[in-house]
Amino acid sequence: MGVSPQMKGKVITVSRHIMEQERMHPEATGEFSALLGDILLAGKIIQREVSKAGLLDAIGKTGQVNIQGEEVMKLDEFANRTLYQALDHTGLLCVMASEEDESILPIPKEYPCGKYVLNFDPLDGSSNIDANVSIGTIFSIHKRLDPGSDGPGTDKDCMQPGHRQVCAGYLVYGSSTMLVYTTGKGVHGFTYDPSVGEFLMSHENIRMPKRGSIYSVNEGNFSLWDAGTRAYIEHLRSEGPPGHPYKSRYIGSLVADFHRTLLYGGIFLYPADRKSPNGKLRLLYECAPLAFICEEAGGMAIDGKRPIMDIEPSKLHQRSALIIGSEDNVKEYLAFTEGKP
Ligand code: FDP
Repeated sequence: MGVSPQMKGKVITVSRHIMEQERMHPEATGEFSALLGDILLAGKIIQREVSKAGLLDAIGKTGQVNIQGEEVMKLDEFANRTLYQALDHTGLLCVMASEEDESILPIPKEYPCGKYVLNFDPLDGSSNIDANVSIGTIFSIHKRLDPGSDGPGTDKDCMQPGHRQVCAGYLVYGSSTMLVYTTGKGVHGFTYDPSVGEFLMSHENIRMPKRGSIYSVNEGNFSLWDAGTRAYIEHLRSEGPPGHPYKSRYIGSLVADFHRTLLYGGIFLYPADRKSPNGKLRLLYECAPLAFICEEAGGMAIDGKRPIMDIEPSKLHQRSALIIGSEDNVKEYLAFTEGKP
C-alpha cells in the first residue's frame, strides 16, 4: 500500500478520485460518480444511525422474519429504506435488488430509468449490532443488459455474474467508517471524516499480501464440513508457517472479517456444510462484490471449486460457499480439498 496521499499534503475525496480516473476516459459522462455519491450519502445517514444505535432504542428486533429466515432488526430496515430512497429518483438506475427484499426493487414510475443496476446488502453482520461489533453495507453495480433500453430493469439485470460488475464496494461502520471500492482499477479506501462530512482517501491502491497467517472461519461448524476442509483447518491449527503459527480470528460479521483479510492477508472461509449444502452467504449481495474487490487487490475468491466471479446466478437470493483471501492461502485450501496437499 502506498503512503497515504494526505500525508503528501493532498486531500482526495471520493468524487475527486473518480473525476481524476474519468479524465482518462473522455467518454465518461459523470453519471457513475453521481451514483457513488448517492450511495455514500446513504452510507453517511446509515453510519449516523449505527453510531447512535445504543442511545436511541434503534436496536432490537422487530419480530419480523426476512426471506432468509432471519430476524429483521430495526437498523436493517432503516438501512434498506435509506439506500433505496437515496437512489430511486436519480435517473441513474433501472432496478435495484436488496438482500432484505424477496423481489427486485423497481424504480418508481414517476422517475426515469438509467443504465445502471444496483445490488446491495444494506446492513451485513446485523446479528452483531447489539454487541457493538463492526457491521457494514456491501454494494455491487452492473450495467443493464440492454444498453438501448430506458425502461424498467428486470431480474436478469440483477442476476449477472460477478465478472460483469463495473464497481463493487463496502462501507464498514467500525472504530471509524470506511469506504473500500473498486471499479477494476485497483482497490481504494477512504475514511470518513465527520468534521468535514467527507470520505477522504486513506488507503491508496490496497494490495492483499500474497500469503497471510490469519484464518477466519466459524469453527463451530467443524463437524459439518467435508473431509478436505476439516483436514485443511486441522493443518492450520497444528502447523502454520515455521515459527509463526496461524492466528484464528472470527468476528462473524463478513465485512469486518473481509476487511481485516484484505489488509493483513490470510483466508476467510464460509464453506458449504451439512446444514447449508449451498453455503450460507449470498452470491449477489456478499460473495460477488467481495470477490471483485479481492481479485482486484491480488487475492482469490472461490466457492470451493470455481472462481466466484464466474458463477452464473440462477436465483436472486442464491447462496454460495465462499473461500476468499490471499492467493497462496486459497491455493493451499484447494490443494487440501482436491486431495493434493
Ligand atoms: P449475519 O447473520 O449477522 O447477518 O451473511 C450474514 C452473516 O452475518 C455474515 O455477515 C457473517 O459472516 C455470517 O453471517 C456469520 O454466520 P455464522 O453466524 O453462521 O458464523
